[in-house]
Amino acid sequence: MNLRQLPTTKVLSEHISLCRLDGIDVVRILHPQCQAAISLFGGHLLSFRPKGHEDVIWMSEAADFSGHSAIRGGIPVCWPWFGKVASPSHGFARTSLWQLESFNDHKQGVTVTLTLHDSPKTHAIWPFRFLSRLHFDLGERLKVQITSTNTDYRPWTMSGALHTYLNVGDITQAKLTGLGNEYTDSLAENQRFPSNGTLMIDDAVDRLYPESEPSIMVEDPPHYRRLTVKNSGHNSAVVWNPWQEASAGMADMTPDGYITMLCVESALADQGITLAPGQSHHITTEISAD
Ligand code: TA6
Repeated sequence: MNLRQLPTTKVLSEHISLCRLDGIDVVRILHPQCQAAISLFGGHLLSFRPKGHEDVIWMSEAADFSGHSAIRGGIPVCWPWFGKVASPSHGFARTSLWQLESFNDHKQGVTVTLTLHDSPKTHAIWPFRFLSRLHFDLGERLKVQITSTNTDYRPWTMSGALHTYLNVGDITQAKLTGLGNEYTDSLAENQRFPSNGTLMIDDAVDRLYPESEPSIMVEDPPHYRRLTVKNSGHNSAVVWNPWQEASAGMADMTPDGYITMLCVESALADQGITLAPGQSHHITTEISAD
């Protein structure tokens, strides 16, 4: 994604501007430490390139930026649920319009905060009052945190995920470590299997690792780098790649798009968490390349 080519609609500070990409407004960061793009549609991080590296985040070459459907790639915000437990799949946050609340441009990088709160539109899907705040800390590394607060008078239950698509040079060469000693296989009726904590991928994979270590490492030999993913506030690391056949069936993926993508997600899956009125919960992911 060539961020410099996108037409500027508003300059916000020396390194932050608003620009337009098809049907969506994007917060663009062109900073000496990193380049990044965050779509207000979905509160969706589209790109993050720390100085001296290829993009850490994968984006489909066939992604839909019309602002009408979820964007394939980046970091979709799945909330207030994860998966297909209700409709729409992965919740409504990733197809909602978020508001730019604040930004800060400093020597080491930038921070950007977006908010989403309940509205008649969200009540039609999920009948609760809430405030969600997405905080992006972008510099040498990337940190994304979603803080969800129950502003209702009754408890509600949420699940969700920061559904990160990592950009790898070749999925068959990527090696994951730190995944923990068991996983649930979504492609095998959610059966549990033991794991030695490492994974190399040569077929479709869709797994939840509930015991992952604080840092998950992804060796990415073609890019001569190692990505480190640190998640918190989650209960599983989800690892997903649809592989050839399934991705060929997706309108927003090119036939070989699966070769360079690897989802390593910070997910609060299954039962999720119940928040009392006034209570908040954070889900975080932090990604660095070296
Ligand atoms: O996180 C993995 C997963 O839940 C998979 O099961 C897969 O369907 C994927 O997310 C993508 O979902 P989407 O709704 O974006 O097509």
